[in-house]
Formats: sequence, C-alpha cells, structure tokens
Amino acid sequence: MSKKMGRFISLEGGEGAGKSTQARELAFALEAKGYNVTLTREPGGTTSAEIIRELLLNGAEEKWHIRTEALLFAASRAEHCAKLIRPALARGEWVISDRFVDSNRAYQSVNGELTDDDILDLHRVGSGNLLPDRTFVLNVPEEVSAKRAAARDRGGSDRIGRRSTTYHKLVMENFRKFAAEDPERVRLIDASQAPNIVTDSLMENLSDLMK
Ligand code: T5A
Repeated sequence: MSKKMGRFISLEGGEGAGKSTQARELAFALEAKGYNVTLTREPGGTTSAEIIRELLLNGAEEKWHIRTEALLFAASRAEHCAKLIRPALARGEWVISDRFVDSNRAYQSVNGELTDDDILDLHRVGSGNLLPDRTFVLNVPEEVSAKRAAARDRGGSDRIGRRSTTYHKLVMENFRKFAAEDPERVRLIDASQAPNIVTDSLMENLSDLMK
C-alpha cells in the first residue's frame, strides 16, 4: 500500500534528547500505517553531505570560524535537499530528518556573530527555503539529556557536543523560541517519558497531516 502525498518531518532538540531513537520509531509507526518513509539525518544524508559532516564534527573547537561552520552546515543541507529530500517528497514519500535547518538557526546563532536572518538567508540560497511540514523539538530536562548523551557517547562527544553547558542552554532557548513563534510547524514535545509514549505523542501531532 502506498499513500501518495509526501510529507517532510524534522526532529530537533539538544544533545541526547532522543532524536535518533524517535526518528527510527516514527518511521516504523508511519510504515505500519502504509506510508513509504525515507529516514535521514543532518548534517549528512547523502555521500557528499556525509563528507561535510565529518569535516564539521571531528577535530578541535577552533577548527572552523563560526561563519565557515554555518556555511558548511548550509552546504551539507543544500546537497541533502537537492539529492535526497526533494526527490523523495516528489515520489510521495514521508521524509523524516534527524535535525534540519532549525539546528543551524539554534546552534550557529548562539555567539551573536550571525543573526537568525543570516542563517535563513543561507538556507534560501542553498536549499530554496525548503521547510518541514512539521518539526518536533524534543524537550527534556538538562540532567536527563546529559545522562542520555553520556550513555550514548561513552565519554566522547563530537566537536559541537563538547561546547559549554551555557552554550547548550542557549541552543535549547532558541528551539523553544522557534516553537513559540511558529506553533503550527514547530511543536515542543515532552520527551522525558518512555520512548513509546513519546512516539505516540509525535503520531498524535501528525494526525492533521495524514488526512
Ligand atoms: N549541529 C547540527 C549544528 O550545530 N548545526 C546544524 O545545522 C546541525 C544540523 C551533530 C551535532 O551537530 C550540531 C548539533 C550536534 O552537536 P547529531 O549527530 O544529531 O548532531 O548529534 P546529537 O544531538 O548528539 O544527536 P544524537 O543522534 O547522538 O542524540 P539523540 O538522537 O538526541 O539521542 P538518541 O536517540 O541517540 O538517544 C541517546 C540515548 O538515550 C536513550 C537512547 O537509547 C540512547 O542511549 N534514549 C532514551 N532513554 C530513555 N527514555 C527515552 N525516551 C529515550 N530516548 C532515547
């Protein structure tokens, strides 16, 4: 069974909030309802974009200037949109992306060098302003996400994950602000519960898109 209308969903939030877990569970739940699903991630998702991911996430903090970092994330997304996301949507598939442009907005604006409008401009040039039909920000108390991230990383997080607690707090504030500004697209989800309960909540928040 294949249902035709393609939809684009992104999962966002801080480190270790459970995005990858929920991306997988959501894909299973949608497939069980008969939808064709493409599961992907950002940065990455295509061969070339995964090369940019390696450049971004490995190495020392000072490796990239913040403007270069923002451009590399936008470049990875341009590849991802052109070669994977847009074609899958055109085939009528549901695309679930583990992070998308809202991560770029939330993380690369923190130090004040770039504004939200700057980052949205990069997205317009690189990816033609493609936005998800729905974005879920997984919201968990800081101590819970720290515990989950530590369990996942076993002590070694990536170049951006290693930034300070203050940095990550500001990132989460940005995500919450996006949800408050655009509640139709961006939904704040309590992700502190068991995985199956969180997935049920995501599915409930997609019911209007399944019609
Ligand atoms: N970045 C990214 C930017 O700065 N700008 C950008 O534009 C983009 C796109 C890489 C980094 O890049 C930055 C953000 C990041 O620093 P990433 O690979 O998505 O991004 O890295 P993480 O945010 O660290 O994401 P992870 O995929 O590693 O963590 P998740 O997906 O949030 O968490 P997950 O699902 O792996 O779960 C972590 C642990 O918790 C458990 C899991 O089993 C796992 O052990 N868990 C739960 N336990 C109890 N209850 C639940 N409900 C649970 N859900 C998961």
